[in-house]
Formats: sequence, C-alpha cells, structure tokens
Amino acid sequence: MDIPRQEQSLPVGRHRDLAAWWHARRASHTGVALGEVGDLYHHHYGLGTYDPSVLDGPPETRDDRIVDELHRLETAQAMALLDRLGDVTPEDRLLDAGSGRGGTSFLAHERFACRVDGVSVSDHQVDFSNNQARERGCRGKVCFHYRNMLDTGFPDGFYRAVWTNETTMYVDLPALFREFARLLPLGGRYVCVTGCANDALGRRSAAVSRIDRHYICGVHPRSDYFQALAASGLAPIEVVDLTDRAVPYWELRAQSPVRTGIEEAFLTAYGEGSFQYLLIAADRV
Ligand code: GPP
Ligand code: MG
Repeated sequence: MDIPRQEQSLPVGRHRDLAAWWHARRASHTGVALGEVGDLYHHHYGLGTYDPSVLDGPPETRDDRIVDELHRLETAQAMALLDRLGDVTPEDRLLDAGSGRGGTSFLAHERFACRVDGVSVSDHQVDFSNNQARERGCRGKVCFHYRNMLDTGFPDGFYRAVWTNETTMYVDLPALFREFARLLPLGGRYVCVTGCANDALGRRSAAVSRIDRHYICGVHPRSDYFQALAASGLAPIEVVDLTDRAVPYWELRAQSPVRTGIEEAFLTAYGEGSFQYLLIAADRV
C-alpha cells in the first residue's frame, strides 16, 4: 500500500546523547562481539540480573563488557514483551508503536517471520531503521513509517497485535488506545511495557517529576492505563509488575560509561515505590 509521510504532531523527547553514543560505538567497534542477538538498537531499559563479573576483570575491557551486558538486558526486556504477543503466524502483521531505531521490531520479525510495521514521529529514526532493515535483508518484511501512533492511517483490524515499548508516556492514553482498538480485530492483542506513577501512594513523587523533566515526557499514573484500556474495549489478560526485575539494570547502568544522570532518579523512585515498571497484555474484546 502507498504510505504517505505525515507531519510531526507529537511532542517527542530531545535527541539523546546515549543514542548517538550507541550509534558511534557500534559503528566504530565492528570487531566487538555483539552477542548472539546481532546489531540491534534499543531505546528502552533492561530486565533481569546482570553478570557481576563485568564489574571486575581487566580495566581496559570493563566499559565494553558493562555496555554489552546492559545491551543484553535490554534485549531480554524486548523478548519478555514478545513472549506476550500470543500465537503469531508468518501470515500475521504486527505494529510497533513508537518504534525508535527498530530493535524490538527486528526481534519480532526474527521470532515470528511475519510482517512488522513500525511508526515513529522521528524521521531520523525512521530512516535509520529502514536502513537497518535493508542491511539485515528484511526490508520487504520490516517497514518503518513516519507516522503518528495516535493516527496511523492503517486500515481497521489490520494487525494481529500491537505493542508499545516505553512510548506511552509521550501521548494521551485514551486517544492511543482508541487507535489501537481500531487497528486490532476482535481477539487481537495489545502489549504495553511502561513505567508508570504509583498513584496508590497519592501524589507524584519528586523522583518521577525528575524523570518527566529528563525525558520531556508525562509519566501516566497506573490507574490511567486501566481506565483508558477499558474505555476502548481492551481487556487485560495479564499484568506483570516488573519493577524488581528492572532494578539491577539501573544499578549496573549507574556504574557504566553510558550513565546519563537519570539513574539515581529511577533507583529512588523504584526504591520508594512511587514508580513501577509494568507489562500489560490486553485483548480487543
Ligand atoms: C530510553 O532512555 C527510554 C525512553 C526514551 C523512554 C522513556 C521511558 C520512561 C519510563 C520515562 P535512555 O536513557 O536509555 O536513552 P536512549 O533512548 O538514548 O537509549
Ligand atoms: Mg538506552
């Protein structure tokens, strides 16, 4: 289908130094082992415990080993999201809403061998990830579009599943879930991984406000997710609090050469319970 480019209409975070760092490092360290996952670019956080030996050993390789370990945890996070997409066949079609530089989309295509579309309001990210698709030999199967996830322009019921990997804090949830409900057929699956404010504790904490300022985003309260899902006919089938599994990534990142200064806010917010890292899988009903 012919896919027109859309004008940028979402607020997006500033271009991040870390992304540039990853790019430069990956481009200039071609001899560095990238692990079994290949050359993937993530704009989300990691999950699981890290190998503490990366903090020891030869100082000249320590930074590279820490960075590779962070990257491994980020890939594990994307895998946990894909685990919840349900039964996806090669004939199905998936949507990555806020696709960044394509990391999760490529992992999805590798796992399910199906067509994957990604949408982003960063034309730089769209160009970057389409080039990646070309290099990876899957340009016809994994396609990135300069489109707004609130108004994708794709047909009704077009996707077997849709996901957002840490992108919902940039948009209005009721509008987003209305669009996803339109894109999914009955029984279609939506999977969300997100950081949210724990409104069971009342007011937003200073640490969560700091995260908002750092990323130029608006972290939503937990209850907003469930209200907006219900309002759009998206019924949760699984809700997982991943907070405990998110903490080690931040502990390692705080000691890494790619720390950005926001690590302490995440560790404080998770530690005091004011911020939670959630996975929500919901079906279109
Ligand atoms: C990546 O941040 C994550 C986001 C941009 C989403 C914001 C998520 C929240 C829960 C607030 P990063 O610091 O790892 O930077 P980069 O995008 O460069 O990897
Ligand atoms: Mg990152």
